[in-house]
Amino acid sequence: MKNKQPLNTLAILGGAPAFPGPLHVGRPNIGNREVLLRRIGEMLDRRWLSNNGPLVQEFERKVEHYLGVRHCVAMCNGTVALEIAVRAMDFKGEVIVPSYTFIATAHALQWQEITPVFADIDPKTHNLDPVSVEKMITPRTTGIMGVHLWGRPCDTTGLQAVADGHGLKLMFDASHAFACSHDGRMIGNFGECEVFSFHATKFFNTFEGGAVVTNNDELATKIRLMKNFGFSGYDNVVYIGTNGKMTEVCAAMGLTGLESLDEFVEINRRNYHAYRDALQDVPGLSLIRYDESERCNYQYIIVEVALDFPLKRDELIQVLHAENILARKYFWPGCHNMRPYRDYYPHAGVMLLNTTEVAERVLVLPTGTALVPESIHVIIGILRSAASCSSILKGNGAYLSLLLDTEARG
Ligand code: T4K
Repeated sequence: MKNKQPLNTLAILGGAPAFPGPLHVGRPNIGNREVLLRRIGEMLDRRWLSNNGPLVQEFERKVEHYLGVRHCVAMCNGTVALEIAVRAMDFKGEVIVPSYTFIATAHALQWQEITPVFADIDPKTHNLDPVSVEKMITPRTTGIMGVHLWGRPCDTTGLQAVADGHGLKLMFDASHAFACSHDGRMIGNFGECEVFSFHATKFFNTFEGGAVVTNNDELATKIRLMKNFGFSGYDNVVYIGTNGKMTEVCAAMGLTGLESLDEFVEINRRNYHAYRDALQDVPGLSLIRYDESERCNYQYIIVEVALDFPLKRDELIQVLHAENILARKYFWPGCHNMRPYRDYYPHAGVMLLNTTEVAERVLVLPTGTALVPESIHVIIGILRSAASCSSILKGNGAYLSLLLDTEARG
């Protein structure tokens, strides 16, 4: 890693990259290896690898306790957890979701031939706007699925009011929001149920994994049956089900990660504060803030690139990638603009002005335990350099051909 002085040493202008290897967004956080390996060793000795084993049961009880929720049903990943929750909720016809989310939110519905109806977001929070949700309700609507994007809670009260006013069911995709709170209550306690992802790229991971959590006993029973083929005891299938089970090795990772959860959050918090302080005087770049009066996991560093910043968001990404900083533009271009949904619902974008605008502005930067604080200063230095030498960049042949090449590759 090197400091970027003077400006013309930017890698995109021919200088050496700031980082010798890729700096990823979403590097996994890993807890105590010895403890993890001991758990895996004991698991192998027991010869119990899946199907509601002791580690999965212990993991579920610990998550319930941590969140203060009655039921946690651990699953093989967040997408299957969403699919099962959607089915158990008896959603049909149309369900209202944001378009500004990871594609799995929409897929979990469309996979079951339920139409995801995309509502717009509030540009300040990046979360579903209840006013837009209300406008999208039709006689076919059966539910609303909010997403706590970046771990920042939805307007749960506003969405619940819309749901209650129209006799709809409400659930949340809380994939980003493990360990976050809202109005003093842990996320996991809102709507009929909430779904977490424990994918490797989440600040808390079980390699692959997810969970549905709920305070509704009946719903929990149904979800438990559905994730295990609908089996109720040996030889007795009482539901149409699938295989959504979490394995023991994943639960071992989860239990070990839970023991380091506070440390993961603390490191993310430290990184977030470092980015926040350093970005304060960079005009045109604003960091999306967390409400620190609540519990936050600080797992995403989200920067909005304003229209008056000297480079466009995509140009800035090229500058960063050349330095081996693999910034991402989650969740561009919005689900409604992805091929299957564009084909199915070509007019969906008409109502999604804020979604379109926000998706063009957002840049996600690296954080997590794999990032040392010094790297943050180098990253900020590059952002500053890029802003102050934008005219050199724009007139540079190598830079232009790189941009054209990227565009040609789509
Ligand atoms: N709902 C929402 C709102 C979600 O965000 C997600 C998942 C879901 C539902 C579904 O949950 P899961 O079924 O995934 O449990 C990643 C993740 O694969 C995905 O879990 C996540 N959201 C999404 C936001 O991000 P990509 O396309 O960014 O993955 P990829 O392979 O580019 O990896 C991201 C970065 O992490 C890269 O810079 C490489 C790095 N990485 C990745 C892995 C897997 C590592 O350093 N180590 C690793 O092991 O989707």
